Amino acid sequence: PAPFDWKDPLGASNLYTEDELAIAETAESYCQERMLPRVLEAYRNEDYDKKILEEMGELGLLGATIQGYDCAGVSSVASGLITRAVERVDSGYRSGMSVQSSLVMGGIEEHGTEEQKQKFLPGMARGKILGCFGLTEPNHGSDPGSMESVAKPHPTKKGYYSLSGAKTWITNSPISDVFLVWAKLQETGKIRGFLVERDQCPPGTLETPALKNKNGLRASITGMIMMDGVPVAESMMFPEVEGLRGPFSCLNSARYGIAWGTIGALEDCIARAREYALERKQFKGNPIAKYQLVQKKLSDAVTDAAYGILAAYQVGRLKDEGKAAPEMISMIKRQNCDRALINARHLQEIFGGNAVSDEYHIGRHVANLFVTQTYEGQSDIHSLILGRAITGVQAFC
Ligand code: TGC
Ligand code: FAD
Repeated sequence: PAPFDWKDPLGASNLYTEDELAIAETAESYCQERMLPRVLEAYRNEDYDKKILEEMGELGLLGATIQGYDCAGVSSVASGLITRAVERVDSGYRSGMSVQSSLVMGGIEEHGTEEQKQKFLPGMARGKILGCFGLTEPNHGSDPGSMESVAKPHPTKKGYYSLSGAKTWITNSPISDVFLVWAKLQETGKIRGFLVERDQCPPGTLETPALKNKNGLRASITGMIMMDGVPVAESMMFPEVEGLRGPFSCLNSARYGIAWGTIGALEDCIARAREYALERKQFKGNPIAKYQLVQKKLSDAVTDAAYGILAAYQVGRLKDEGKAAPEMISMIKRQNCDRALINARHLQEIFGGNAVSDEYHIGRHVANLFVTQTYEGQSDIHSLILGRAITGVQAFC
């Protein structure tokens, strides 16, 4: 019989193309050699090194599925493998990348004018222009359709809108050059996407304070977008897409990435817990890996990681064939986030008191995975999206 590999229990690597394997190897080497050594200090000090996005840009990892505009044009599976490698180090680093690549570059690619694409995508692919995605508001998180941000005709500048409102919990906002902001057009009441450039905002119209003292995702930077009459040229509005379809189509790609990424974080927890269990001895010099309850925790985690990767792989292939329903993405986002979090919490127990020390990394993953379960649609919200698709009955209102 073929040997069993606990790192790839169901042989997923047999499904990837040569190109995908090479891309995964490039991403893995960069993440392990260049990112991992920085993560502890970054997490302790809540300090996001934005040079990371530039380094990723040099390797062609940003907006990687986009064709043209200096992007790599790789498959959705390859982009999933990149995301998994990054989140194996830290969900916060994956978060910074997801926002840049899937939410902002992906949004511009799908809905932007040719002028908007030429203006932003090449610089964003190199990590020279940083972006963020403003959907959530202080009073409207799971229900963004009720947002209060509004775009009115500008009172003095012809051909401009004036944007007002507040967005909160926005990854990358304090360091962003361009803001993809979703707001309701006053004339129609419909949600539209606007590209706001920091350097075009007159003083006092745009503030982006950081939200500090987070107890998860500390290696990423999060903030608000406070807009008070920000002038935006009509040419910086997405020309056609209106309603929630705009932001949700961007979220489809980002949620797909999270499904791969969270399994990367879980795989790191598995490798660290296995190594610890083999080294740590209790009761007559036995490694704790010998005890059945410890083995069960590892078996559960390895099984969920293997299933999670195969499901994400399948949706990735369907995505490239144009056959991925948004509900499939809700299913893998919910399942992989939930299973990664639950298993990471169980694996954390293997470390005993040492789990409390950040040098063992497991506590950081557990705190991060709570956030991944919450953003881009909290898991219960994805249950309701699936429930609606299964029953045909709407649960939200
Ligand atoms: P609903 O009636 O479901 O839909 C309204 C319109 O949107 C369309 N639509 C989609 N289109 C494309 N892809 C999808 N996944 C879509 N889902 C819905 C739908 O067809 C409809 O179009 P139209 O043309 O008929 O108007 O709207 P609802 O208000 O009932 O939605 C409810 C619900 C719960 C599904 C939705 O609001 C939801 O998903 N809430 C979760 C909010 C969320 O995910 N926020 C994410 C913020 S961004 C973020 O967290 C980034 S973190 C990044 C990081 O750091 O990694
Ligand atoms: P709420 O919507 O208030 O939900 C609270 C709880 O109530 C949840 O458990 C939810 O599931 C439950 N609930 C709500 N409605 C229902 C219902 N109908 N039925 C059952 N249960 C329900 N947003 C952005 O736009 N851009 C970003 O870049 C971004 N980055 C983020 C980074 C971080 C670190 C965090 C923490 C959040 C980020 N978010 C971002 C916001 C994120 O998307 C929201 O926090 C998330 O959508 C949940 O919204 P909320 O926090 O307002 O919770």
